[in-house]
Amino acid sequence: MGKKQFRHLLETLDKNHPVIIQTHDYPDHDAVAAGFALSYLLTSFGFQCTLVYGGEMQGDSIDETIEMLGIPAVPAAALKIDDRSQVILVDGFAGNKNVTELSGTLVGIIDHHKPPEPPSCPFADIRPDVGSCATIVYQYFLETGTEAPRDVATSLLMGIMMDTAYMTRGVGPIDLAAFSGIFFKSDWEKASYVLRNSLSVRDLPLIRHAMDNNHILGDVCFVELEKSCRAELLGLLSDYFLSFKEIFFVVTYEIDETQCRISVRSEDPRRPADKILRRALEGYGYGGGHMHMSGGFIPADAFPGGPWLRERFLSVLGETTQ
Ligand SMILES: [Mn+2]
Repeated sequence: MGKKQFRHLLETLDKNHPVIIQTHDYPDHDAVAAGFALSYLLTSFGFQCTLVYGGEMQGDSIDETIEMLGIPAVPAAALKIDDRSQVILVDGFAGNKNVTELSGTLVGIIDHHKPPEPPSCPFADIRPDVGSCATIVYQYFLETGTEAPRDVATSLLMGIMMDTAYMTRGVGPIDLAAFSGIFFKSDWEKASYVLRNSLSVRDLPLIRHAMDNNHILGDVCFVELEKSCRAELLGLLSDYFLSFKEIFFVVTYEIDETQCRISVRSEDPRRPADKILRRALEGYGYGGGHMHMSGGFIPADAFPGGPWLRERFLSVLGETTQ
């Protein structure tokens, strides 16, 4: 990847029109951090930027972060977007089911997921070997010699810590460099505190339900939730079950009136979470992510039920490890 990525982005953009920085829908810490930092950087270069997300914020710790750092993120539904706006997508791919289509023109994609197809917009900085999108945006600060203010640095640190599970998965050399470059410029104590305290006692009934409704088959664990569950908790439960030493692959799913939402974790490189999920949902739903973590959904009217889902995963996992 070239070292002048941000300069290319600046050359692509027109200062006469607004810039919309869009995260994937139901954004996580990394998407918010990448969007917030990019918005700061482009604003300092004289662009008029708005940070926008589709769907809703899906977790107590994201809400807390946005408030703590004063991140000006706006739901896309609440915004009238100028047709001449230049849209830059962070931490997601255009056309994916988790990216709301906005008016304006898509000019750029900054992402660390493996793209389903080559991007067709004028600017693309897609690096699947990087652990977080926050790291990629931090590179732009280095490229331009821009100092990240404390709030931006704190947000970037949270994005990196979250997507790499505190430097324990998917870490590339530039993630580590970004981590050490940002750490003492950020409020790392606050950042760590918020991330370490993502659970609420209000979650206890769901957690209890998860303890009683899991199926462990060999080193694969399925967790079925019938009550509505915030996306962040779904992921935290997957992480929790993955922390059992006998378990290498976890599928946590929640069924409500509109859809079955699925979170997958893998500790086995031969069974990548994103590929297995995509194959299991083929013809039924949509999913994406990384080798270690992925997420997706099946619309309620196409969902054949929990036992079907488990069978489906087991059959794809069986083919994969043969
Ligand atoms: Mn990410």
